Amino acid sequence: MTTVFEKPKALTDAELHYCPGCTHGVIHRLVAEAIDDLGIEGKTVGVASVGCSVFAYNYFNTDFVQAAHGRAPAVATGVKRANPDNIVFTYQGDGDLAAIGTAETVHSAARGENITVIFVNNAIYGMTGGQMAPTTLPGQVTQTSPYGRDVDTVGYPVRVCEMLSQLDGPAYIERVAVNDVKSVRKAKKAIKKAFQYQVEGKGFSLIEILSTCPTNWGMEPLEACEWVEEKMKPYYPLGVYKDKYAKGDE
Ligand SMILES: Cc1ncc(C[n+]2csc(CCOP(=O)(O)OP(=O)(O)O)c2C)c(N)n1
Ligand code: SF4
Repeated sequence: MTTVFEKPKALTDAELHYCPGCTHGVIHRLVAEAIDDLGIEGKTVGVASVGCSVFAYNYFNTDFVQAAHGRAPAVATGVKRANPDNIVFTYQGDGDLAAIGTAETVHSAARGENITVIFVNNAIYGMTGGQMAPTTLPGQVTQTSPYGRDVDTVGYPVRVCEMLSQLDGPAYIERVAVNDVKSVRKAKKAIKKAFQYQVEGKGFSLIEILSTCPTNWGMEPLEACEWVEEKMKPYYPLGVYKDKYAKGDE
């Protein structure tokens, strides 16, 4: 019998703790596939953040460091500078990366650190029960915006790719999604390219992935995927925001 589909080698056999329909699991797989494809499992170091993906270190067959909330890019900077031959990536939610960790995100990008940031934007604080995040959409109902996000009172969402692409430091910034097969395929290409850039010493890469949180959005998994399509993608357009090494019309 021919095997046509396997678990990536860069994933352990640990059972994921994510809620049914949560796309954190899909993103884990895409990161692991990129590590497998590039043959870098033995020298990759992940930096886990604080959020629903706090146990990422259980799921990847690579070395891992656990960072304090928001500090993953600073920890990754240290790991990479001390061990430049390692391939270092962070895995962070929007609360971790765009709220408490804003400074670390902006300055690691500005310094052009040769690291890869995997940024999971699900427009809410998942782990802590669904509070408003910096990326919560205008009008979106959360535990702390029960009447919908009121931009006059709490301000507007932060578009991370647009913001960071204004800096000179980053090499590659792209926003992708994982709510349907076509999007997953594109996300896979982007994640692999970000790791490839680090292997080639090209500098800082950040891939933002629009992700679902059916539990805290109060939706069925399929409904959550449709919500990404209908609500998130118009506010957070997909695409390459910066590529210092783009060839042709990319
Ligand atoms: C210093 C500190 N402040 C606040 C918290 C509480 N906290 C834990 S995770 C989190 C945000 C999680 O949301 P996000 O980063 O978007 O990840 P998700 O869970 O949605 O994947 C917060 C505020 C904490 N653990 N430590
Ligand atoms: S709370 Fe949300 S982000 Fe966290 S595992 Fe459940 S669905 Fe995923």
